[in-house]
Amino acid sequence: MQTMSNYFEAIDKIKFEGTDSTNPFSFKYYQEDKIVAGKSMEDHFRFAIAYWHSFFFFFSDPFGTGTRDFPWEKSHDPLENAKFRMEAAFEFITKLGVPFYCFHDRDLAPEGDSVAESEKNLKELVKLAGEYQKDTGVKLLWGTANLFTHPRYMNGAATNPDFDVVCHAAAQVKAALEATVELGGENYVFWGGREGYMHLFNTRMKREIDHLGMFLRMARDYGREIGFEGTFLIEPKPMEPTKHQYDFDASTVIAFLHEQDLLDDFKLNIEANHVTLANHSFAHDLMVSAEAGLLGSIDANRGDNQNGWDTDYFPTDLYDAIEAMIILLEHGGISPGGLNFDAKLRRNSTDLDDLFHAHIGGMDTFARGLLIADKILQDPTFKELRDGRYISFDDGEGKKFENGKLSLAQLRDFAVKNGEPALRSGKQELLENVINNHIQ
Ligand code: XUL
Ligand code: CO
Repeated sequence: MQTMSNYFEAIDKIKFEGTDSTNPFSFKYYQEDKIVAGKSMEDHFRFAIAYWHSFFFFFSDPFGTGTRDFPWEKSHDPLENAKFRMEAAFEFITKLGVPFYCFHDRDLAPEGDSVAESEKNLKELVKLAGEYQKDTGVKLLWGTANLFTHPRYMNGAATNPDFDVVCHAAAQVKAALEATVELGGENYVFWGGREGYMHLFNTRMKREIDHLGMFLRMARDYGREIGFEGTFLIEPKPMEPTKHQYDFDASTVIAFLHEQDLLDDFKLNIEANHVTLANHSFAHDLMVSAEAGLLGSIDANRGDNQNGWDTDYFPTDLYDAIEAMIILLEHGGISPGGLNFDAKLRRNSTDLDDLFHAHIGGMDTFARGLLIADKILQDPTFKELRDGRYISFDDGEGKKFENGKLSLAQLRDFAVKNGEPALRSGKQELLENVINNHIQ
């Protein structure tokens, strides 16, 4: 049994108090056991805390050093600090009452002077994490390897033009997979990190992408060999830190999975702010992956309409949450994935309790989004407006077309026979009103 720390001593376990409550340390909408559309809120979202942003990022930016003085960073020994950090993380997760967390290998344990020492450090912290998980009931949504911070990865990891670097990346992924399996992780994530290029003319793009495919098949095989039964996830992002990331967006990644024969084991982890960087809406990539049967998990955050970079704000846009929940409700939910708060406080949000406000806000936004999405889906107008547009394919010649029973020449003859089609309104404004009328 691990001792539980008291870094957040002024704060008790966060409870649901409803919209009449004025207590800022309470949920106004998130009620873990409330049943909506046949499932508890806890099961709809499977919320997770991102270890890196909340416990291991000191809030430096390109113009200034960190503003954080985390009370758990109290030793000069990085391995000791990693233990204090874990204590703080589990205290926070338990008080917030979310069921899951996610980590990079290097968030849990510091890199050593050799591959073997790094592996040893990670093993030590994984053992400790296992004990905390047992004590608290908190579970691992996914693990991953940080293949972008160390200078050796400046030209990429699996796509690095230097084979020696690819081998180091493999060593890290091997150890991170073992850690994920040991901790019962339900998924394993590959975010591209620096897998991309800075200049096309010093890059053999196809060769690098094929190396990535080879690397992922090896990782998949090793994971299955050591008993990983969960889903492998690729997290698309179009740019940053490289000028062009190979896992650009959901459509690009789906084509890559087809080409590299990875479809049986891999799905997508869609991050809101990555999708907006690709000039789509959050809902767009959720829809693309859900309709392909490949929506695996979500990194919940948001960008800023004014800024073209990955701001990783906490997700507080209600409309975005409603759209996301409509898609999840219509496509069977997110399990065994979840909603991971890959979001960070602002550099000037320096109080420890800001971490609670941020997560409470994100959870309440999605809970509210779920309640509204459920009402919208029960409103017959919503589906009529959408599905009614396709009625000409429901039977007759349209159905035959869908089933591949007609030729191009036959379509031409129908055009002649049926004459000019009547214009049919898309009813967008009415649809938008229907959605807005359910927001209360
Ligand atoms: C970076 C990002 C990562 C991944 C995990 O933009 O989203 O935190 O989620 O490596
Ligand atoms: Co992410």
